[in-house]
Amino acid sequence: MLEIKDEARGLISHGVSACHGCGLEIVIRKVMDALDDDVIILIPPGCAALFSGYCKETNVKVPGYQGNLENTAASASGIRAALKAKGNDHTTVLCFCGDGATVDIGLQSLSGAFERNDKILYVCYDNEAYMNTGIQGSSSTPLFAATTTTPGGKKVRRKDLTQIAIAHNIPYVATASAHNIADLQKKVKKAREADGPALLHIYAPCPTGWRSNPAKTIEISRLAEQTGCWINFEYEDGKVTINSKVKELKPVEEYTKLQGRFKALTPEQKVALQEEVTSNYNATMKKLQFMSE
Ligand SMILES: Cc1ncc(C[n+]2csc(CCOP(=O)(O)OP(=O)(O)O)c2C)c(N)n1
Ligand code: SF4
Repeated sequence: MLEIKDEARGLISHGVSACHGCGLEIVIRKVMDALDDDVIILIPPGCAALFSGYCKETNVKVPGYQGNLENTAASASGIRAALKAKGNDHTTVLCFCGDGATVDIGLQSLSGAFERNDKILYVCYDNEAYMNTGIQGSSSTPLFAATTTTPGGKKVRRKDLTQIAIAHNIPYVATASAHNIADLQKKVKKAREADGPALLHIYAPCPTGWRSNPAKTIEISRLAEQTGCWINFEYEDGKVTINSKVKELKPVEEYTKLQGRFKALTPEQKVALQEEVTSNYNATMKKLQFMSE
């Protein structure tokens, strides 16, 4: 009898073509591990689509669909409607999309699905740029990060995806990170049960695009939280729980010094970035605390 090794289990097979230390590979494996095989997955063009393959060569062991960057949420709504017409209300319709596919190109389609209250589980893995096509900046790229379209460092702030989602009054919105798998998987399970759309915004370091050491992916993910560059929280039916418990923020430089995309920062930019992160952290925490009362 063929022995199935533990590492060969799970809904994503081994041997994918992601780069070494890819945060998104960790995230997709762990998201899928938190589900069962009663899932239809939609992956738009991007790194996840490329390494997940297609037809007989796919490594995703559930039915999948790849549409366009613009319309993943709309396609998911269509699949949900078709399932409903067949009397199926149990299958999870999972969108697994990059930040470019979410905060830029697919945003109108996502907003429509939120407005209709369609029951879809939408995961945005955030590697903070359009990685698959050559590291172009997205509206999730952070201030001063260098990409191929922002070679001198991005001049403007990133969009706040979770606040955009919350403004649609959907039942479940949460952030999670590649370094905290227990928290991530707990949120995937809750999101799946939401009575309507659920958004999970997951921080996923990209050693290739961030010019970081692949061995430091988890350390960078943890530092993002410890420096206040990323905040983990959960919004359930109007109530917020803050999961990031940082007693005292570490200096942002501990995070940026591990990444080539921040290498050219001037001393003035380092000060400005620290101020921006601190003030954004304080303002976001205040907002979240207000929503948790
Ligand atoms: C409308 C449209 N514009 C551009 C492209 C080319 N394209 C394919 S994948 C991709 C990058 C997607 O970036 P993101 O969603 O952030 O995912 P990542 O590559 O970072 O995983 C782009 C721009 C496309 N497929 N459709
Ligand atoms: S470019 Fe980045 S996100 Fe894409 S596979 Fe490589 S490490 Fe992962």
